[in-house]
Amino acid sequence: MKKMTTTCVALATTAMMALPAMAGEKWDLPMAYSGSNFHSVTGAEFANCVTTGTGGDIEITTHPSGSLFAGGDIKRAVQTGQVPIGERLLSGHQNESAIFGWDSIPFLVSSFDEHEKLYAAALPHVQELLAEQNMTMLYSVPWPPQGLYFNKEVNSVADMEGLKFRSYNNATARMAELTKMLPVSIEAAEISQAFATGVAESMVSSGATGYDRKVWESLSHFYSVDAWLPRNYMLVNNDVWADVSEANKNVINACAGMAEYAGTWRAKEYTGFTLAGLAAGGMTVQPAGDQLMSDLREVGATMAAEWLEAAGDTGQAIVDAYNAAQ
Ligand code: PCA
Repeated sequence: MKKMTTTCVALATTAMMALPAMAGEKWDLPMAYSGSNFHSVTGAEFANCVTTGTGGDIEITTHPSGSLFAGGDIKRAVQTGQVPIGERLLSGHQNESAIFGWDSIPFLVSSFDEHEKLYAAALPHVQELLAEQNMTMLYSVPWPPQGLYFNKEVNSVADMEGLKFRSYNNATARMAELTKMLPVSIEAAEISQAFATGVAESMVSSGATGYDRKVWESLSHFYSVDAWLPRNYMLVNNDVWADVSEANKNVINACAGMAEYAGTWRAKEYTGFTLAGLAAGGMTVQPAGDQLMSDLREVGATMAAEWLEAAGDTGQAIVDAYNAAQ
């Protein structure tokens, strides 16, 4: 009996000692891109900031490289409450609503400054859509301008015909169709493998993704095109968010503000750094030639018209607000 009592006391003491940690909530945060990618680095800093800032009330654990949910499943996982929070490239969901593709319209913007103005015009509409889907955006960070990767020299759209082209959203798949390439949808975390095995031979992406995935091991040419700048978003489920105390909401929003600032700074800094890295890896890195550029602009005009058609009045309102801000 004495022994039993001692055991019970010991167990109770252990439980009490464990209490402060157990009182906190644990949030798993799925991310699609590799841990070394600047979006994931920014997300990890955000997670630490929240864990520390809330005194452990909310402890966020990041899961990069699509290890918890693949990129295409992250939004649904947050929306349905399978996870409280997640990071996602929203242009990957243009099939649900064309508005999510506001950031992948070719040649509407080509610099960070122009992109930020377009973002300001699109943001209220994106937030409205997210609210309808029971989510709130905490922060959002752009990717560097998108350029073209190939395993050969390319001087025109005709040179692209028949290539297997890795796509990451509807716009990139459509670009492949219009240039007579063969789109294959592959998450960034998988592209080194896809290029090494010949499943894909080309893609449109930033220098950051090519550098992060060491694509010089398989690809030979990068052409700066500055076609568009897509964004990643940190999303939280609204039921979860509603249960967060005001004090912790303030902490999380402050961490989000810092993450957006740091992430955007990184995107800008990494643009030149990663293009230099591709060249150092052995790739030919140069601006697209005149023929390729004018061919691509034609394709871009078709895609822009298709987007406006699909996005209706809201799409037109975004473009009008952007033009008014110029
Ligand atoms: N990298 C991401 C999206 C845009 C980018 O630059 C990717 O290739 O998946």
